[in-house]
Amino acid sequence: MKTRAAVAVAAGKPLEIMEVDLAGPKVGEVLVEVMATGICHTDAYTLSGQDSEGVFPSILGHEGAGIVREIGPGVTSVAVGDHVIPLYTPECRQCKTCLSRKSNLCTAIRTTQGKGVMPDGTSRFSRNGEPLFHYMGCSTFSNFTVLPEIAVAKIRPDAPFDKVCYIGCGVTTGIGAVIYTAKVEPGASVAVFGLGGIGLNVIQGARMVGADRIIGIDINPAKRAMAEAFGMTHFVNPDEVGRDKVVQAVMDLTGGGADYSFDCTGNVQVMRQALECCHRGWGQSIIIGVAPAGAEISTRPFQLVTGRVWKGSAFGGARGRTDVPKIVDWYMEGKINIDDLITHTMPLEKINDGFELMHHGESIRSVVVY
Ligand code: NAD
Ligand code: AHE
Ligand code: ZN
Repeated sequence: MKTRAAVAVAAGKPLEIMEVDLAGPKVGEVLVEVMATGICHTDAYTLSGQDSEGVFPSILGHEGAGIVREIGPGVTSVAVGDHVIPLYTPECRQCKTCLSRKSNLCTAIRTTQGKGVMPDGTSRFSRNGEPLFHYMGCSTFSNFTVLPEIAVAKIRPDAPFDKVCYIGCGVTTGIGAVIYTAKVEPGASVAVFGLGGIGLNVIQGARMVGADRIIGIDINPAKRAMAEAFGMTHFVNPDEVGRDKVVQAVMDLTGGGADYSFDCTGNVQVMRQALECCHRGWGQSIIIGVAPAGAEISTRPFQLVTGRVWKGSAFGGARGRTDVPKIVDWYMEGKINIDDLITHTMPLEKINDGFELMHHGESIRSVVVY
C-alpha cells in the first residue's frame, strides 16, 4: 500500500513529506493506522545525527496512537479495530529480561530494532524500490506503520488519540521514572533538571506520589509557570544562581540534598549536578536524558562511596503492554493531566514547525494529527 510519511532523508536536514510504499504485516506483525503522534526530543536528537544508532533514510517518530487495520499470520493478542499505542520498549513476556521481572528492557527484538529493521531483518517501508529504515520499532511519522504484536499496547477505545499518543513516550517516561524506577515515597524531596516534555511529567509523577519539595531546574525561565501548575514548589535558574552553584542551591532548598533527582536534559554536565545534589547516604539520581554518541558521565567516586546512587531509566521502567493501558485509564479518570502539556497540534505537512518550536523552547509537546 501507499502511505504519507515524513521522511528523515539525511542527518541535519528537515523531514520531507512524501508518499512511500508499505508492505503488509508478516508473521506476528500488525498494520497500524497512526492517528496522532507526539514529537519527542529523542526524534530531534536522532535527526541531528548525534544518535549512534541513527540510520538514514528513515521514518522517525515513536510517540503514537492508532488503530490496528490488519493482522499478520499468527497474531493473537490484538485484532483489527483495536486501538493501540506503539511500544519502542516491547514486552514479549518470554525473554530472560521479561521473565526476570527485574527490568522492562525486553530483549526479544532490540537488536533488529536498533538497526532500523523488522525482526526478520528487512524493512516494510520503501520508496522507488529502495528501502527506508524503521525507527525505534515504531516509525509513527508515517500515517500507516507495521509493528510486531509484542510492540503494541491495546488501549480502551474511548481514549482520544491526539492526547494519549503522548503516553507512548513522554508521559510514561516521566511518571514511570518516579513510580517504577525511583519508587519515590510520600514526603520525599525531588529535584528535576530540565522542565520539558519529560521533566514536567516527572514533576506530575512526584506530586502524584506525595513528594514534599519538588525543585525544578531549567535555563529557560519560561518553563517556570507550567512547572508550577504541575506541582513544582521551587525553581532554580542556573543562569541566575550561577551554573557552578546549582548543586549548592538544591542542597540549601532540601536541607542537605535531594532524596531523588532526575536528569531530563541529556547534558552530561547536568547529569553530574543531578547526582551531586543528592543527599549523602541515600540520595538517588535517575538519568533519563539521552546523551550524544561518545559523551561520558563523570564524578568523584567519593560521591558514590558516600551513598549516592546513580541509576538510569528507559521508558520510565514501564512494561508497555501491562502498564500503558493503566496509564491511559489514569488519564481518562482525570488522575493525570496531559491536555495542558500538549501546547501545539499540527498536520503532518507542518511537522518541521514542531521541531522548530522544540528547539526554541516554545512548546512542551507538539502533536501531529493525521
Ligand atoms: P525538551 O526539549 O522538551 O526539554 C528539555 C529541557 O531541558 C528544556 O526545557 C531545556 O530548557 C532544558 N535544559 C537544557 N539544558 C539545560 C541545562 N543545562 N540545565 C537545565 N535545563 C536545561 O526535551 P524532552 O522531550 O523533555 O526530552 C528530555 C530528554 O529526555 C532528552 O534527552 C530526550 O532524548 C530524553 N528522553 C529519554 C527517554 C528515556 O526513556 N530515557 C524518553 C524520552 C526522552
Ligand atoms: N539510540 C540511542 C539510545 C537512545 C535511548 O537511550 N533511548 C531510550 C528511549 S528515548 C525515548 O525518547 C531507551 O529506551 N533506551 C533503551 C534502549 O534499549 O534503547 C543510543 O545512544 O544509541
Ligand atoms: Zn521519546
